[in-house]
Amino acid sequence: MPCEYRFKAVMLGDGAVGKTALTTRFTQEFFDSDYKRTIGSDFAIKKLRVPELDIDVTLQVWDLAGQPRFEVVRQGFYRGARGGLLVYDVTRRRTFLNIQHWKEECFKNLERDIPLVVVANKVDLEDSRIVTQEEGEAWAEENGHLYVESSALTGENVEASFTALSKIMIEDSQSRS
Ligand code: G3D
Ligand code: MG
Repeated sequence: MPCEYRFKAVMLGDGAVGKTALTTRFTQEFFDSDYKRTIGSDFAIKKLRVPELDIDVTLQVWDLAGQPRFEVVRQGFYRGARGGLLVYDVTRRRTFLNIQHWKEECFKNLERDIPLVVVANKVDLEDSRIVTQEEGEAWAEENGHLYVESSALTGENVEASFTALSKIMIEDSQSRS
């Protein structure tokens, strides 16, 4: 019997780390440097295949502009989320330190913990890189998350981030049914 998976996934991380660029790259497959507008509390939809599991997934990717003033907006953003990408910018250490807060806020707004993938974005900016791969990997491992290095500019590992997340969302969903 064919089994269809549909998941809501949330983009988490500080401003300007590349959440909208990654979402746009993934859902529309192009990178527009003039793309300043954020989808707000709206979402984009994209189908993908998880080859290892031979399963198709429809992802609803929710992207939020900054920190909304109203708690109720954030509750709506998190409601029903089954997984998320914890994104930081490898050229700004504070964005890396803040992923802990994003994780806490996410779990605080949900009934249970959900799978998260740590995404070290902007790895194309090698010369201004501050946060090393080792640091990122260590934090992800300590916290039980997968770690991916990406660039929304070159497209490196953009699809791979969402595919990795989809795989663990499926496994999470199967483990509780
Ligand atoms: P946000 O949604 O997390 O706030 P955005 O972040 O997606 O709006 O991205 C913030 C800025 O970083 C944008 O620059 C965007 O083009 C740039 N950016 C995003 N991802 C990458 C990347 O992987 N590499 C590089 N070099 N830049 C990236 P502007 O100048 O348009 O504000
Ligand atoms: Mg944005």
